[in-house]
Amino acid sequence: MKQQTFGILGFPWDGGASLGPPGARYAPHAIRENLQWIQNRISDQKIYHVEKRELIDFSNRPIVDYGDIDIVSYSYEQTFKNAELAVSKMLDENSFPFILGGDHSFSYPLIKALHDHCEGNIAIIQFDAHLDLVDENAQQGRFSQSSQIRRALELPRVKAENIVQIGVRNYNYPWYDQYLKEIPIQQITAREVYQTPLDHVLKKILAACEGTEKVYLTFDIDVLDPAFAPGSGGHESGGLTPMQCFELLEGLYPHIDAMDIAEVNPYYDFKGVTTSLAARIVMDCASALTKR
Ligand SMILES: [Mn+2]
Repeated sequence: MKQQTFGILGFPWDGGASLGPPGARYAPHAIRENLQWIQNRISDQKIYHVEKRELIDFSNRPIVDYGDIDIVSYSYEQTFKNAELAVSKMLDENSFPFILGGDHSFSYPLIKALHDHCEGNIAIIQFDAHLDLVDENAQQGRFSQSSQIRRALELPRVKAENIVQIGVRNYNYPWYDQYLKEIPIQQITAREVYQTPLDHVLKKILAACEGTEKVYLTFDIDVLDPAFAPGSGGHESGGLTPMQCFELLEGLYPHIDAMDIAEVNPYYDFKGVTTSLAARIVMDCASALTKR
């Protein structure tokens, strides 16, 4: 069934940023502020999309702000429970959940909410420089910004072959060599995105989603090169360009059921460069969904 509204939900949380710098809790506010600059151009529920040369009409699918998740600073369990309930409510109300993070740990309860809201398998499309498949360790525990995809894999209807990671790069722990041979997670590295026509990349992403009932998209802002997105928690050079991301996302918006933006960190940003990029992505998704 068609989702009737485009719902924005803030998740001002950086309790899982155990190895990265804090500050992502300020992102929902900063992204909304930037979004306002774009939305000021909406008149009579319409806005002109310059690049598509067309009028976008939000009257069929208005943008609704659901406010922020209630944060319980001392308890990720309680906070994640609140997040699950908030997303579940949006799905009940037939609203498309677009969640503004937050450090990346926050995706787990959001994915779980979508998972528990349907009966079939769900796919996860992850734009990220990082793999976030750490099981647990002494410093970070089990629910940090490095583990949310590993936790999602433990959900009964999330299969490794329906997880696709785009833009992963640089170096990581030695155990990944063996782990990634054993587990059929799909990866399209940053280098492969540069070397492959984008429509082929898109086909590969969509192939990983085949046979699933719902698709969750998580967009870690650090998938972009730090030159384009300085306001993030974990910089890895050799990242994607904004246009590569916009193009790929545009091909995915018709297929997804919920989305988040993670790891935007206003403390590390420069003159709102990163938050304005995040706001643009929110707006692109809202615009694309008016067409479904
Ligand atoms: Mn990351």
